[in-house]
Amino acid sequence: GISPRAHSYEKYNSLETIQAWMSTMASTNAALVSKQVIGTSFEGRSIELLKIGKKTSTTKPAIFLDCGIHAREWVSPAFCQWFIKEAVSTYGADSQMTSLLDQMDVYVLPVINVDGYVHTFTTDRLWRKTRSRRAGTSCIGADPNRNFDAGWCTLGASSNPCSDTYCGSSPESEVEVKAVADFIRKNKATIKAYLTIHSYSQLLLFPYSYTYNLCKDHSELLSVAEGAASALRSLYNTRYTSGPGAATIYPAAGGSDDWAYDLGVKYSYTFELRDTGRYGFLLPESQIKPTCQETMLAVKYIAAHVQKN
Ligand code: ING
Ligand code: ZN
Repeated sequence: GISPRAHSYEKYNSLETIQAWMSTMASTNAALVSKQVIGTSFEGRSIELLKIGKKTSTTKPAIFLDCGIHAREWVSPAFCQWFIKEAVSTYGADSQMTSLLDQMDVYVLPVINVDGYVHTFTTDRLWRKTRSRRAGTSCIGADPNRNFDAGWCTLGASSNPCSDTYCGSSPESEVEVKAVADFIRKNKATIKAYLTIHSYSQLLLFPYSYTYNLCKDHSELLSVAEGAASALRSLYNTRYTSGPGAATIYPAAGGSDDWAYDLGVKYSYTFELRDTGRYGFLLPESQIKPTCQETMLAVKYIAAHVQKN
């Protein structure tokens, strides 16, 4: 067939380009990177992650980082690709990255909602949900960030399949959500942090979003978030607000960070990257690099805290 457009860290790459690049990254950095297929989407695409870390004989603690849960938030997959590049290219040179990857593994899943992401390239740039079909309606898809088993469909979610925040027919009804949840459950003993990347609004959120109650680790999660936000701001003066989801953005049940936290993953954060609405989901490609550079500082800040705790 026709070969996909060349991969670039400063462009919005198609799924085909991202997946070909992931295979290349794994095969050309075999001492540090391995690729794993964790599931298959509704339309039959593979859901792939890279495990990054120095290979050891013992199991290491890990951080799980995902991107592209919502199809239209294109800067999110761009960040996961940037993170992988930085990990591979600064290991052995940057002392923090070297120590992180010596002591821990990082699972990076660049695109969870693969069908939705493809749909935003081919048909509808502002599509958010999965592309699943169900009996009794012609409306397509469910909101994957309302489909996790955390206060499912009680608040800030819709039971109407035509809504953009449709919670699905049951928790984990979306196969993409089930694949991620199964992977995290299977590796629950080693996963110490769960980081999920969205756009836009410049927020660093943590549990809970399904209730206004504060989580038991509220003060620690808030202070780590504030440290991460000030690290991020140090580069280009981009201002982030930190806080629990319900009070900071809006109450919403079924989110991945709340689910991971209640499973026992203490350091559970949702990033909402640039901007605050000027371009919104249509963030220009010229902002990919600065957005990823500043976000790296926040992610590395959180990773350093996780590593020492
Ligand atoms: N925002 C998130 C959303 O899914 C969120 C906010 C975070 C909700 C955590 C629930 C839990 O609506 C975007 N932009 O998708
Ligand atoms: Zn989102």
